Amino acid sequence: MASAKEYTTEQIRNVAVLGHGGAGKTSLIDALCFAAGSSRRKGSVDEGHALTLCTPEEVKHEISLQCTPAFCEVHDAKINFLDTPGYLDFTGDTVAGVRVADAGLIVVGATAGVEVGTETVWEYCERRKLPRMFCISMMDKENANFDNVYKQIKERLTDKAIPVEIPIGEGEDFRGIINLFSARAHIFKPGTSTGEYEEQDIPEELQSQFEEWETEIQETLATTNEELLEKYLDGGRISREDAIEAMALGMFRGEIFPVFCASATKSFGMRALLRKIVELCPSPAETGGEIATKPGMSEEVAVLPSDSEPFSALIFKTVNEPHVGELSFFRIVSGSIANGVEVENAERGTTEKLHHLSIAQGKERFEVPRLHAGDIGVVAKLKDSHTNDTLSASSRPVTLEPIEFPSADIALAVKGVTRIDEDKLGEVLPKLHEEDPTFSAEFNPVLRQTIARGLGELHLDVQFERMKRKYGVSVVTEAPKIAYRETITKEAQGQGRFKKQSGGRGQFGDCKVKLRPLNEGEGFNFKNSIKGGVIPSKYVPSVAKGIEEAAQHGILAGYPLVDFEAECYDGSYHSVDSSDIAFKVAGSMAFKKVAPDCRPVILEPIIEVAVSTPDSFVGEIMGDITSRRGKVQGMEPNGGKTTIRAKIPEAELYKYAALLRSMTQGRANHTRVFAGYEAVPEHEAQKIIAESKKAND
Ligand SMILES: Nc1nc2c(ncn2[C@@H]2O[C@H](COP(=O)(O)OP(=O)(O)O)[C@@H](O)[C@H]2O)c(=O)[nH]1
Ligand SMILES: [Mg+2]
Repeated sequence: MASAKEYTTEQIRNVAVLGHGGAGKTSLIDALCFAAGSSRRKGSVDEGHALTLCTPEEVKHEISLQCTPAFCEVHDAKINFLDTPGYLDFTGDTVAGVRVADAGLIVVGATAGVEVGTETVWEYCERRKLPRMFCISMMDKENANFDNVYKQIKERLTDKAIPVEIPIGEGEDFRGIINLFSARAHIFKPGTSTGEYEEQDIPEELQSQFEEWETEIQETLATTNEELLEKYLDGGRISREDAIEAMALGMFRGEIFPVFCASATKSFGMRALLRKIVELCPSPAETGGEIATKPGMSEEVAVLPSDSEPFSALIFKTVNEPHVGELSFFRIVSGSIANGVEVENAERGTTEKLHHLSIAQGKERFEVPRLHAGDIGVVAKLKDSHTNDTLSASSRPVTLEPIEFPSADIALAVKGVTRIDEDKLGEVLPKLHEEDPTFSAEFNPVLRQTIARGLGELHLDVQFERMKRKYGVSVVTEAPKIAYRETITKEAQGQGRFKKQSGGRGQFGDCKVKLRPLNEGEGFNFKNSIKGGVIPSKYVPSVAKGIEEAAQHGILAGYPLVDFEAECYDGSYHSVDSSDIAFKVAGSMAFKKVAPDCRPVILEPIIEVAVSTPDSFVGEIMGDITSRRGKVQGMEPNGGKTTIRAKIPEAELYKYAALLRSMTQGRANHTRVFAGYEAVPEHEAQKIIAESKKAND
């Protein structure tokens, strides 16, 4: 039913729908679009169909894994909803949704209340100062409690939240809302699924409650500007019109966060919410535009949300569909665009033709002749443009501020189930990365494993499911090997002498070397102290080469031996039999002879971990860190939450995310940064040595 009608910048509202997984976002968007008449059927997440539940993986897991647009038309405006994943494992798409939206609709379940995912998305919005409103969803559910959830919002997110409607009845009894602006009750007509209601006087028994809430909102609005304050103090009631204007401004400035309530299942509260989104959320024209940079430079350019500006748009999502090819979803920041025109991808130095310019409604796409500044669209088959790239008019190439994707810290080793699968990995893994920048994979030649990285174990699992479905490639996963190293801790010296003088041409090389430790990160250094040509200078580099190559396989467990200096101070040669190769072998022999005397140790990678957790779990998490040979570096409490910083050996961090989640009911998360190498304790070293022996047997 979607029309290819054109919407001007002023008519558009871009709203990211955000919240914890299972809060009711996908159901709410479905119900809103149905109530607005923009979708054909009312969906159900539980039955595997909802407007923005698109991929088979989403249907299978019954959760949103991607940032998916859907639009509807209300009061001559077009709302672009961006459905986002609520689970931390898929938060890359959530960040993308926040980046391209002009407002956030935070969905909080009426029984579950504020959860860790709610706090996370709140944080994302804070970073971008995104105007926000709340919807307390699932008001029809048993034990729904509006007051309770409102209290949690105030305590855990912001004390600037304020209800503009309150429920009549809760749980099974939820049957209407009181609109605090119009001072009228809306009693819903059950069974209509388009959100129809009957307007009535406020029920007698709710009158005093209404007055309490109304006073609160009137006072809040009165303080937003002096004119209203005067009116209010003079005993006047702030009119609906004034209230909407003041609230929209307050929302825009981050001073007010209006709260609504609804039931998506019953389609209760849909119409009021649709109307308020249009009235309260800014259109792209009101946002003031963005600051971009000239491609490859730091020089700033203001890009304004107007059709008269040169075109610029940010690609926020890429999907590869078999039969369709690559689809690129973008948000226009400035200018307008017509189907089939050419634009530039200045960073990559390519020109792209915008084929099949469309708007997206979940899975479906509708071609449009033109899109205006601020709108969200999709095109097919760009040649070389990917998520986070800017497309712009050649008259003014720019680079828009990119999406700040979270870093992919969770690693798994993968290998193809069959030889054919294994061979295809190199081609298929980069495609998955193009679709989802928070996933990456590459072959690590030291570990001899393909290491895949993502935001969490579920994230990686879903990527592999997708890989199997789309490309027919199956993998098994295993723990990534640890990139151990070896080094020496004390100086020693000795000789390497290579002599082969039987049959054919002889070989002769002889060197004396000292090996001594260097500081971490200094690598390998070679010092030539040969005097009087006891080794001809043309052969000395071969000694160095022999040592360096031998050090690739350390003497304890075969890991590269690093951070040492080799000094060649003596030796001898033979005028006929000496050669480069003979001195290389002599260098290698000297290394193997001397290194064991230098008290070698095994080094392991250490990761600096920052765990963010509610205070109540701090004790347990610290205990666990200690049991993982971790060292706590510091703690920063911050309003009920604590960030614990610790250095933990990488070998102890396999599946740490899942463990943290189960230990804290999903309320703690962590980030990782590589922090260097440290010697492993003796008993761990013995285990590593034993394992390397086993592997080489
Ligand atoms: N009773 C009730 N259940 C709902 C409502 N909205 C969503 N649900 C259910 O809650 C679950 C999660 O909903 P979903 O929309 O997928 O949440 P999301 O993860 O935030 O997108 C599903 O089983 C929905 O059927 C509602 O208004 N009332
Ligand atoms: Mg969802």
